[in-house]
Amino acid sequence: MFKNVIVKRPCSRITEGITSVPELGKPDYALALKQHDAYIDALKSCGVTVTVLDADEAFPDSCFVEDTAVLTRRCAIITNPGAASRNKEVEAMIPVIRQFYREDCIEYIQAPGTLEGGDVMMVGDHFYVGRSARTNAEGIRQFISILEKYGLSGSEVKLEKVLHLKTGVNYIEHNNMLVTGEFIDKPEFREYHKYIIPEEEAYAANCIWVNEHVIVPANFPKTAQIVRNAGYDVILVDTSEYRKIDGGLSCLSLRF
Ligand code: CIR
Repeated sequence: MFKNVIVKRPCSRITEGITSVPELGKPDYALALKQHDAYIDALKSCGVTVTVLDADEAFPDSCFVEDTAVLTRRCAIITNPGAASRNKEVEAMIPVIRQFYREDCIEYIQAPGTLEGGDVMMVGDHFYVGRSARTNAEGIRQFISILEKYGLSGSEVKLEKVLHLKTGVNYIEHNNMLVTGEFIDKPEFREYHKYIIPEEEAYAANCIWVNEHVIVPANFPKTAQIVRNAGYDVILVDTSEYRKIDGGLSCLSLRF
């Protein structure tokens, strides 16, 4: 069960966020704010306390707080984002994390190691880490050694096409995973029950489990039905403006 969620309001410079899909156009800021309101409401309806941080105009991608930290039940790990324009986002997060974790349980990924939280998928006490353009071998080495210090474990997953690990695979508890594309056949995930998200809805593989509810992006009807059929209460939230800069539901929050 999650008790807490941290989100950060999008800033007006969200239009300058990093994107691999410029053909989708620039995010509409007013609509992005409305969608963020709905995201917060959805989270609250799952019974968590939501801490809402103010927008930070210095960083166009700063609403994607997931990339700045990995919050486990035993420790908090502050990342070292591999995207240069995002690297200093962590500085504003540290004092926030200190409100929830004791100083001696806060750890840091350090250069030359890089790691972004979007590459980390928690399955109980095990953490899968994607080796991506943003998360390097040294970052993964540091991350796994921190986890082991706290009696947790981690393992590397090599990514081929996606931005982050959770772009294409998401754990929704009860041994269930939503998978798409390169993750359908990955041997690392052999032991899980996999729900395959069709190619045309690949974006919607990034859903989040929050206390027996699963938040699914709106307008991906096949995915919503798959998740409903799997027995979960589905909550739809439109993330169209975040999608334009490669952001999904998980990126927008830290859940712990
Ligand atoms: C970026 O490229 O960093 C942002 N435009 C999107 C970040 C998405 N975050 C995530 O998947 N955890």
